[in-house]
Amino acid sequence: MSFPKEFLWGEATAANQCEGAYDEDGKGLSIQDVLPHGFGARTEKPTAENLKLKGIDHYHRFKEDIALFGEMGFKVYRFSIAWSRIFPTGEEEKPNEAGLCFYEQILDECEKYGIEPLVTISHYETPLALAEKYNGWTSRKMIDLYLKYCKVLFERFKGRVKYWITFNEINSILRQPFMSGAIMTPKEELSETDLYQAMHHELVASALAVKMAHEIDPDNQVGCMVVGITVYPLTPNPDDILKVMDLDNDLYFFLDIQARGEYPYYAKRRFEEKNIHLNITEEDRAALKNTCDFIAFSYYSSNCATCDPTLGEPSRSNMTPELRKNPYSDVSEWGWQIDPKGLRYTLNRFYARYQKPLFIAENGLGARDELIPDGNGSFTVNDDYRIAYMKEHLIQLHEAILDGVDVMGYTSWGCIDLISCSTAEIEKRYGFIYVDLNSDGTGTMNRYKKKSFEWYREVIRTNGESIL
Ligand code: BGP
Repeated sequence: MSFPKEFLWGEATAANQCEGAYDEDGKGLSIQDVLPHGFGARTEKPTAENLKLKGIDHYHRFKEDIALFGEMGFKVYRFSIAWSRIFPTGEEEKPNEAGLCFYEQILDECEKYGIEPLVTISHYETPLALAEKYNGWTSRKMIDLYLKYCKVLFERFKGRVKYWITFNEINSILRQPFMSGAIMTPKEELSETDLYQAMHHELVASALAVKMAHEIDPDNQVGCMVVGITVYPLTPNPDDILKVMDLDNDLYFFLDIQARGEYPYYAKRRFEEKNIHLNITEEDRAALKNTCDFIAFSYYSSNCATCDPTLGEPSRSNMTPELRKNPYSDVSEWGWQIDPKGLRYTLNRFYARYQKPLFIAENGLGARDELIPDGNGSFTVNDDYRIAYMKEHLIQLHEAILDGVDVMGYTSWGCIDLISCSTAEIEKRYGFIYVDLNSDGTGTMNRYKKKSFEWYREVIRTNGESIL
């Protein structure tokens, strides 16, 4: 097994799931501060008591954490910048210097270990004030505010950050309008027109950010990112095939616009049938021509779909009700179906359609871990299940490369345990590094290397040869 020489091996985190320090050094509140239980239920007011606000104290322990990433030999570290550390309410005239300094220190540490940063500009952490004042991305005003924030990042980190992702999983706005689009209107009351208008604003903002990044530094490479939703028809019934075509188009919709620079041919009928009327200006259309340099996506699982409600077992996936379990797939403890070959399939179908470099920005297994003595006076976790999951996915990633797909890199999700996005738990652990934190907030926050730590270190050191 050999991977391209420059292959970017690494790992991904998000500020709101690991930093903690939600109000330190001038940080404003973000929408995550009213999602103490994950994306399921929003609270009226932020409560400082919940775990989400604590993260894993990366804000104070980033040196120790990045040293461990360095020890594992990461080539790349994907992290997000908390918008509300830079612009606490999103509308200040000047950025918060302390916030910028924090990320400068992160970059210092990355440089120390020769790790290339990959920065997600917005990872489900829009300043809360913008949600409250503008109803988030339903307002066109958000485009300017986002670009103001981008300008600060591109200028301040010029020459230090080359790889950027404009929005984490931009297509999740259709399912999670608050977490992804900072839209306060409850989903049941939100009109399709407002939802798609918000999507449109994000897409225009993303395209203009690509343009700006290139103008400020031609070396910048800016990716779009989607949830790599992969769905198979449950049966060969043509209705199921068409159902999957529809679900695929929900995803392609975002990639077609960001990678090809215009609304796809099927948009017109969709909008007409749903009675959606968007305000898309000529300027917007011109802006969308600024396509992304690479396509990043998260991939954890796949699902089946059928039009026949009597068939199959419902999948526990949180996506759409038509989804069914695949009888050929295992499931994680959280009901996510495990399908390594689906990764090869997804890489191939994206590449066939866009011929842009691809980046696997998230992949991994969320599982309960048991901390046990390691025999040398410390602790460890025998996470063979995690190693097995990753090994199978990396084999399929390698197959896709053999197929001819141009894959730039792979950042597994949450190399250090962090707070889950969907359920705000710490028990759903993805890391190679265990964090001693319990769901009731107790724990020392000490870091311990799991068995997978050494395994992944070897994978990187041998550029994939040790996988088999
Ligand atoms: C993605 C998010 C991440 C991450 C991951 C795993 O959708 O971009 O932030 O958390 O899913 O999900 P969870 O944490 O819910 O297991």
